[in-house]
Amino acid sequence: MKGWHKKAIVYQIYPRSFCDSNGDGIGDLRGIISKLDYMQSLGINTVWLNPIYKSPNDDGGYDISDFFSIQPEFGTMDDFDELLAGLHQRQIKLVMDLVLNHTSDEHPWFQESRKSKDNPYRNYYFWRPGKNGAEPNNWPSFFGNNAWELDKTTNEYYLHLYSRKQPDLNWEYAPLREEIKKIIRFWATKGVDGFRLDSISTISKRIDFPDTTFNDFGQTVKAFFSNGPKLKEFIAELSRDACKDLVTIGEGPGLEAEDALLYLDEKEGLSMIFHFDHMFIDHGPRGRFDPRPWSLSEFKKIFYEWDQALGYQGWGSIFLGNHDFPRMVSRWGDDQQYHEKSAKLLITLLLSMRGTPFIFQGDEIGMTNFVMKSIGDSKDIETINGWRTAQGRGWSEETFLEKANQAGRDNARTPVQWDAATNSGFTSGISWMPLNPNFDRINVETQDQNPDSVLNYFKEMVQLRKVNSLFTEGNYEPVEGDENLFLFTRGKGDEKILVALNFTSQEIDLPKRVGKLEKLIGNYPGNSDRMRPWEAVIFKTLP
Ligand code: ISL
Ligand code: CA
Repeated sequence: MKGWHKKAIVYQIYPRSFCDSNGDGIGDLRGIISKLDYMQSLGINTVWLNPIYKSPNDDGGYDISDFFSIQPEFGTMDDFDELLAGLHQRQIKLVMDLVLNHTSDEHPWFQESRKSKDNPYRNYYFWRPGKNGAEPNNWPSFFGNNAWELDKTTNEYYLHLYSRKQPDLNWEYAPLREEIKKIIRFWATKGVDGFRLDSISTISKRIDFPDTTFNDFGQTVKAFFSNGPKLKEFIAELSRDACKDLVTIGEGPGLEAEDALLYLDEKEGLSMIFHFDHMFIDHGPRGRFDPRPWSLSEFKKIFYEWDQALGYQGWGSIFLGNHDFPRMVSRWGDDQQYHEKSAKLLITLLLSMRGTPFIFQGDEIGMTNFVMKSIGDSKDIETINGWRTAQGRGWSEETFLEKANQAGRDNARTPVQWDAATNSGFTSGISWMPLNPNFDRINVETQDQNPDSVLNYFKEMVQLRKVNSLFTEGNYEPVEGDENLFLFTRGKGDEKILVALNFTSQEIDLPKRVGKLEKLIGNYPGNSDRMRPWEAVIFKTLP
């Protein structure tokens, strides 16, 4: 059944770092099963699981070598079936992560495809001859270097927008599209409720492969990779033929608000999309390791513009972090002096905005960025390749490390901090990734016992959102005020709430015009005329 997604509150699980059941240091499905009651206690009603399919793990499982089996490190198909049943018993829906823009180079399709120019699988991927002894065009890949790789066997290049172990699939070729539908039907038959479709914005290529004219990577993605000529057609076909009763969440790097509407449709399109305008707000021309300053005014404007664009035709996905970005409290809050306050403030924003909220594992306890001591600590291909590129530009390790510690994906991927015991209760063995040393202070068990903790505030906000339909159905209006306050109302009929968030460690006055208010929830005790440092309050507005 479709339609449930508007009431969803989604908890995102990155399996490798969630909970390890067998002591090999790697999170797994039985680990997730052991935390089903925890998920239920949070009040969430949907889980999005990052990829769990068989994969050589070049890019955290986003390089799939078999869409029909489970990564052995994560468990078996029986474990999966048990997990799905356990979620459904608790009225929690499951959204799988599906990567359809590319496969692993170890996928049998690619193994065949590379064998000869007339192999029946040749057209499953993009193969082109070189141009004047070099790559077919100048496209850069997301992970550094050129997006074409020469394959010796046939002396042609294949396209890979991501790593060279992630060759791009050729959606122009109808037999490939039929294979993709089989994958979706296989999981749908098992009873999964929906899919998050990875990098769906890039599946339709400009097959004349024109050179990019931009130095800015983000602009290249927008103008050359995403929003391709047949994107609408491909999405419509997939939705019609395979996703009828499924909720689909398209991941849309490079999509502009106006484009998004083209792809959102109850029958012939996606249910929701993830856009990245706020997540790329501090990315310079060369991406995340090339930061630029950002302001709260810009940030607020992005939320407003997307809400306006999607209006009531589409539906948005609200998130402030995921497995690809730094921890939300370290990025948008203050993970030092105001750790608890600012973590609660961000939770308030997530759960009161119009659209479906997605919370990444660990953010419900305010997990923070992880400080790597050397690039050798990184487990992420984006950081490792980024360092290679940076070296080519003459950067020192110290300079690059500072950027990676601020912006890299490793930050989100340290194990979940369950308790203060050895390895934070994540594993009884040696963790695949170092733990954030602050697990002695920031962990689920400690916060569970403290009524004022971030965790308990998260649960309260979830309940508030669930009992009051204003949070899902109400309209969204920005309210003018101090530039460092994020102020907006949600309204439905005669009912209205005002959400007030102070994004600084200074006290700031609320604007005079807001009228009579009654506090519903907040991260400080009592009332104050001024917004205190990182204060978050939701008021009911009174006539
Ligand atoms: O983080 C980004 C750029 O630095 C994004 O553009 C990101 O690459 C994009 O959103 C696609 O991400 C997804 O597909 C990637 C995978 O590495 C990410 O983990 C996944 O979320 C390739 O499959
Ligand atoms: Ca394990």
